[in-house]
Amino acid sequence: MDLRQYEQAKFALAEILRSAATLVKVDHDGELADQFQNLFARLAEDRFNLAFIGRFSRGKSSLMNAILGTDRLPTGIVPLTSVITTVSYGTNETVILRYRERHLDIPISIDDLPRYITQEGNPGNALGIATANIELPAQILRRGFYFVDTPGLGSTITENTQTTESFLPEVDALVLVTSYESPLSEEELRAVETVARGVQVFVVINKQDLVSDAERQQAEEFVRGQLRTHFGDTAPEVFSVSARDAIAAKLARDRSRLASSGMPVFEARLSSFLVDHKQGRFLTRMCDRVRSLLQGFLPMDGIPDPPWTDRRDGPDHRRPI
Ligand SMILES: Nc1nc2c(ncn2[C@@H]2O[C@H](COP(=O)(O)OP(=O)(O)OP(=O)(O)O)[C@@H](O)[C@H]2O)c(=O)[nH]1
Ligand SMILES: [Mg+2]
Repeated sequence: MDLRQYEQAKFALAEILRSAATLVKVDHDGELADQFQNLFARLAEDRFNLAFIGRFSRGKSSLMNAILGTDRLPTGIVPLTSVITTVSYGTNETVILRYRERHLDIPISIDDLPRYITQEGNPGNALGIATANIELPAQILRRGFYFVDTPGLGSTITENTQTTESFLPEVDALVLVTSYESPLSEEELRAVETVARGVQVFVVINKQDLVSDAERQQAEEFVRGQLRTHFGDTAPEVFSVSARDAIAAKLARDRSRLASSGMPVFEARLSSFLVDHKQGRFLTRMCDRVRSLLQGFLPMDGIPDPPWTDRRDGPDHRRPI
């Protein structure tokens, strides 16, 4: 399914809802009107969390920058990110801070981001920010994806590890970022184990520029072996990249450096996963929700699934939410 077909399928679902709403005169029934409104909102929102998780200083923020072709996410040599930071599509660069204890969201300039989301500006997230939500005009985000940068696991700053661990249930797909300095730590394996059921995981070994080809091969074999031991046939795919080289190559428009950074291979796989599977899962869930709402007052027996529903993930994904 390409993007146009996906948009058409969503449009078709919205049309079904609209016609049904007219048929049953939802305006006269507040509760029903709310149910329809809720479904319209979910169709429009289309949200999918792709989280970047790993030990501190692996290069999670750098990798997100590399994919998004930006240098807006702060990076640094010491444990840095201290707040869950989402990046979604917007035509202009904006940042909104959502606080845990306040109802009002606060817009800030993207240049001020380090004061709120880094260990130096906001140690252990003492400011109590729930999420920093950045909008960027990056094409890969256009389909309702939220790329989520997380504080590093395993540093002496335990608040940062806790922040990330408490976000794990929100993850729809995971990029585990490890690096060649000490590939695959215990807490990284634990994070994959925690989210593994039903969640697609990609493992990225970053900083390949630091090692020789032979060392690189050795480290990749080690990581693949460890993953096979823990996850057997369902072991995640492994990619080798240099986020640093990829950012430099993208900013300088240097195609051959970009190719040797390993990023194009990873990005191509990520994009095809996001397009193929995210859409199928999203549409299947939406179909089930619409169907169960309409079943209440329309004869629905014998209506087959639309051709674009994705049942491959088993019964869990059929349950209306
Ligand atoms: N050599 C090399 N260094 C890199 C690469 N990617 C990131 N780095 C460096 O690694 C350090 C950590 O990068 P970050 O992107 O801040 O790492 P992080 O995983 O987001 O760190 P936390 O937010 O603390 O968890 C920085 O000094 C980066 O410049 C890479 O591909 N190669
Ligand atoms: Mg970071």
